[in-house]
Amino acid sequence: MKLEPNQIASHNERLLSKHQQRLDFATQEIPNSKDILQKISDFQIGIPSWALGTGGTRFGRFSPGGEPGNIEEKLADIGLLHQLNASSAAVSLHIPWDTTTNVPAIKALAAEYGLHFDAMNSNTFQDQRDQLHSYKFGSLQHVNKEVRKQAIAHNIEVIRQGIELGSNALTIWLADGSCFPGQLNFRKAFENTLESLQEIYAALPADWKVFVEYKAFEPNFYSTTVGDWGQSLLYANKLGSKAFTLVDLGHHLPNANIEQIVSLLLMEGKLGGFHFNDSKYGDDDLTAGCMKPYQLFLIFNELVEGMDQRGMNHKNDLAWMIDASHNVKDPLEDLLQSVEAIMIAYAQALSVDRIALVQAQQENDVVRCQEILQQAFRTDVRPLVAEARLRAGAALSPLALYRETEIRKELIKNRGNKTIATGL
Ligand code: LRH
Ligand code: MN
Ligand code: MN
Repeated sequence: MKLEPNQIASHNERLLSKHQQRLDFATQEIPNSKDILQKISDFQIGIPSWALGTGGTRFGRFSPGGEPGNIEEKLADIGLLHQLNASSAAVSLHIPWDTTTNVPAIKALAAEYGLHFDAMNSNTFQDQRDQLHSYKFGSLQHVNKEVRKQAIAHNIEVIRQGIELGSNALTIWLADGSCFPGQLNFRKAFENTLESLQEIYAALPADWKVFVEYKAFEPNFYSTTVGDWGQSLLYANKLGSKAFTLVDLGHHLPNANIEQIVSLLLMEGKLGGFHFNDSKYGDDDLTAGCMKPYQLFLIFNELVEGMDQRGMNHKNDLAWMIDASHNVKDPLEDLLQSVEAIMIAYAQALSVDRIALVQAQQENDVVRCQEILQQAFRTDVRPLVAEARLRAGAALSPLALYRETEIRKELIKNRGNKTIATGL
């Protein structure tokens, strides 16, 4: 399903005069609004193929209907998101949830929607059909070399598929760890994992990166072999210059200072990318910015400061991806909300008066430091984000247009009511 250009145009026309008023006000309020507009226009956020269906929980799953049943339909859904917001130009695939048999056709289809392939994700946390060895007790860490070999081979196969698709990064998230004290020798598990990662690393093309994603707990509840940013950084450092840490916002213990982690990883040149989401408890995978928008802003504040310090390109030097999926919303609406929240936090961070902040920090003027940050956080940048969309030919209000055009109804009509999308 595709929107007709006139559907977007007439939607925008209706909202235009109100938008113009808001925009005029915002540009008066924000001194560097022109620069912000350019940067948010360039910024693109990868959509995970597994978030297009309802994730469910282990207690149940409720289909919204019309979910994509194959990669072609997933690309169509992401193409639609990109038409609506002009900020979702990348797709992150999960293998083998996504099967890519006819690669040239898939590549061509993605290009038709203006999409490219972001980091590829491997999966050694579930047993696959026809697989010889089980991952019940881990994959890259496994005590049995044969199991490790099988998991390594899977990752190399994912790289191969990624090369064909034009991706240039592999994200490895491992469920490896232990559920009970004594089950695992921590050091051996680390060493086995490192050795396995080294074999995968050796198969990376010269222009590829590997992201080592950490997570504190789940599915293992005693230890996780890549459990935090320290462990991930250890692996990344030992592997080499193509290896980086990937931060998934939901993967920390409660109250972790993620913005500080981001700042230090950037300092070390070892931050590779993000999985954006939000959470109240653990790896809840809720809509970005729905619980702790100030934290999201503070993270972007460090990102902007750190990337500028290192002369990094905001658009390309880190991999920006969403990783959210849940039970009660229309997944496409949820993704529109996540992208919007990310763009807002980014725009707010770009509006921070950095010179004033540096000076206030230098003078230990704590109150002023806080005022400067909160001034940026409390300024309404939404008109700038909307203007960036308008200029790109997308919708002033993507969510409103999605609802006006009754897209979900149409998807249900085409794909059916009781659908299952591959993924969690
Ligand atoms: C693990 C995780 C990881 C997986 C995805 C499905 O919790 O964040 O990124 O690949 O979820
Ligand atoms: Mn993740
Ligand atoms: Mn997760």
